[in-house]
Amino acid sequence: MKSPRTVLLAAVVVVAMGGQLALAGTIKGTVTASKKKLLPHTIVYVDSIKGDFECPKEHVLMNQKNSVFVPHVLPVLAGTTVDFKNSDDVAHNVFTPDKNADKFNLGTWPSGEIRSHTFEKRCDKVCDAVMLCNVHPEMEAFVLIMENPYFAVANDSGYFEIPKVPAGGQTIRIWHPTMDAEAQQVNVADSGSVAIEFTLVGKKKK
Ligand SMILES: [Cu+2]
Repeated sequence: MKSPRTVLLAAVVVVAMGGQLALAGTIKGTVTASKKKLLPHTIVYVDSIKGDFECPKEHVLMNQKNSVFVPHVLPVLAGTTVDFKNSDDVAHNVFTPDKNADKFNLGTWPSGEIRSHTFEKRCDKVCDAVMLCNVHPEMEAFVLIMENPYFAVANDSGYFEIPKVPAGGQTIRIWHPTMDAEAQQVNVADSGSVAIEFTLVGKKKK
């Protein structure tokens, strides 16, 4: 038989643990590289946070302007629909030969029109897919299908900020089309922020 005091203590612990779930901090920092123009193609993400993350209802835009995909790299939470918009006076196509994105081909369409694709996660770890245009072989972009919403894209200076990361030990990784960096372990406090830095180096050939 538990004493009333034990029961009370257990209740306090449960309440405290319930509150802890909401505790979260911000991970922020800087990515550096010898070539500065590489910085805004860096995605910083928290590895392996399990959870039931709701699919975003709002679509995310990838533009085609001056025969360039904008943005060049686009991380989305699995289940997100991306609208590909042709903002040029010439026809563009969007296709991917990547099985990570079901090798889709949306066809070719004229100026001002949008065609969409919903990205579901098809791989265990990093799920990247190249986006191409079969009218313009030089056009290339990347969509990264993420399993949790804790990610950010570095800005032109390499700065990034990932808010509301659950407190505790987390592994932070980067993804970049051509570069790599060592993963970092951080301890996210119950509030406030923790700072980290990444240095990009060329990807090792496999
Ligand atoms: Cu094109």
